[in-house]
Amino acid sequence: MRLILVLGDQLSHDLSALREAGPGDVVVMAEVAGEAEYVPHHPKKIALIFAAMRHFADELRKLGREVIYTRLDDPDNAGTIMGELLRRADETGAGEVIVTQPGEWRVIAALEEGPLPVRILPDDRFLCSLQDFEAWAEGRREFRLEWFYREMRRKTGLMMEGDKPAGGKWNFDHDNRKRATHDLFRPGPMRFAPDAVTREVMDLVAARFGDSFGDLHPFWFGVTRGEALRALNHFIAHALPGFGDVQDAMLTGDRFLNHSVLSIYLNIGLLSPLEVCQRVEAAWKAGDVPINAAEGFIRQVIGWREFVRGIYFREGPDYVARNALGHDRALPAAYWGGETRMECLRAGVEQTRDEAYAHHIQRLMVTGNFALLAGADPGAVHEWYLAVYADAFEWVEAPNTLGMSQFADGGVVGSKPYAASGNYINRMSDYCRSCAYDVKARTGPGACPLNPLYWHFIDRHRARFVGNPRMATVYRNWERMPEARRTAILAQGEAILRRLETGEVV
Ligand code: FAD
Ligand code: DLZ
Ligand code: SF4
Repeated sequence: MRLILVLGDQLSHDLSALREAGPGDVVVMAEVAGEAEYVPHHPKKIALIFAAMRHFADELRKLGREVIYTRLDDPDNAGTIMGELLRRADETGAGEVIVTQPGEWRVIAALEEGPLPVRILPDDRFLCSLQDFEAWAEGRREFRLEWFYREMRRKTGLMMEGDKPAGGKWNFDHDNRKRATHDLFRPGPMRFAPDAVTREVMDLVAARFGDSFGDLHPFWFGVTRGEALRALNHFIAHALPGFGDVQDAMLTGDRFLNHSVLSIYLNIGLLSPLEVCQRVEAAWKAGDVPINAAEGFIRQVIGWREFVRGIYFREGPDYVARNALGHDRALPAAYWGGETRMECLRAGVEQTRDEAYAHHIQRLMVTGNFALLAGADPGAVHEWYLAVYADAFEWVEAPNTLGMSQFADGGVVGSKPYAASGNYINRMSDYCRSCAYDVKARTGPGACPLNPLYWHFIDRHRARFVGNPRMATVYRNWERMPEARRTAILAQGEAILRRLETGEVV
């Protein structure tokens, strides 16, 4: 007999490891401190994973599977996945472990290097196999999402008319850059009341991880496939129609806008990417949602989501240690809840603490941008993102953080860094209206810190970026400024970096 290991983000009934299981094989699931604590996970994230794991184990048992489930507070809990496998192999006499490929090199290494024979099966919940990604990447000088995405549209047939994209264009992003306005009828994601199983997990998490950054209450995530499907229906009916228009916007007090908040369900296996996209396509075909919304959403899922996974596995285990820009400063204390006068950062971190969620533009253009401009060590930035977001698993988090946001991979994920001054935030949000800083000022005590830090970043990385055609205008603008002005801006940037270093409030 064999042990079928199901990890906390593998809660799919059609998982390759479960398909492989035969009579007599035993499913092993384990809540372990090693996984919960290797970064200081947000309590909501741990509660989501443990509650969903417990519900999934119950479903498997109802389907007739034998499941050995270890709770975190089991006095004999070995504390690590490998420790639990060894214990269960000892108890059952199992000679082999079957597992679907984990989404993190660290976990793969632990399984491969352990004393038990482990067979790793491909994770075919993704639409692009790692072999197909290799074949696509082979021989390309650079990887660009747009080309990969077109292949994925052809491959899945989603929003295709023969071999042409529906609506005559592959990409309707041009229509997706509107500012958001307050809308009392914007419903936000579907919320679920915790049942007895989830409440028990919450008590455990409060007792063990209550001191970590992040609020456990209120806990409203769905924790079963049934709930995830209801969340999907709710998104399609209420938020999808406006998804495209305000995809890049940020708005004070509106934490979700028209975003789906489905990544938490997709990433732990409660929803499959294809079913989600097929439902979105069907809503568009039925005339319920505009083409820019449906295309924009599908691009994120079959494009970006699959693209970053391909890159994570192609680039290898050292990806998370990359630091192409040589940034080595500490992550500012504001990220862990310390005081800040920057309204955009305060709002982004506060909502992250409350919800274990921030939408893409907040992650990229607020917390990501400030960390980049402040020269923070990308390893520390990576740890923060992995810890604080409920949807964060390394295969998706690392390429987004180290690649897209921090340019630590030197341009594998994106061709230029997402660096921006306050002007961008002001254009896409209303944060600056209530900020202590003046977004228009570049120097002086009231100047938005992003302004001098932006030019400081541009200046200090001149050698790397000046030849990048996508940054040519930026360098022309910088070099056109009178020298005295440039000197003043750089001095202000230096002063802010020093204040961050000494822990002063910025
Ligand atoms: P929506 O805006 O509703 O988008 C729909 C779906 O598209 C998402 O559920 C997600 O599955 C997919 N998607 C959208 N953008 C991306 C992307 N860039 N990469 C992969 N999938 C994408 N996403 C994660 O799932 N986990 C992470 O740990 C994560 N870390 C990130 C870190 C940084 C620095 C940045 C800039 C982005 C990160 N993202 C991550 C991508 C993106 O921000 C989230 O997928 C998105 O905010 C999830 O919220 P949503 O479900 O409401 O997304
Ligand atoms: C993130 C996480 C946490 C917090 N806890 C567990 C756990 O107790 N047991 C488990 O099987 N998995 C957990 N996970 C997910 C893993 O740490 C890891 O990130 C993924 O399995 C990689 O795909
Ligand atoms: Fe953020 Fe600058 Fe705007 Fe303040 S003024 S909210 S710091 S961009």
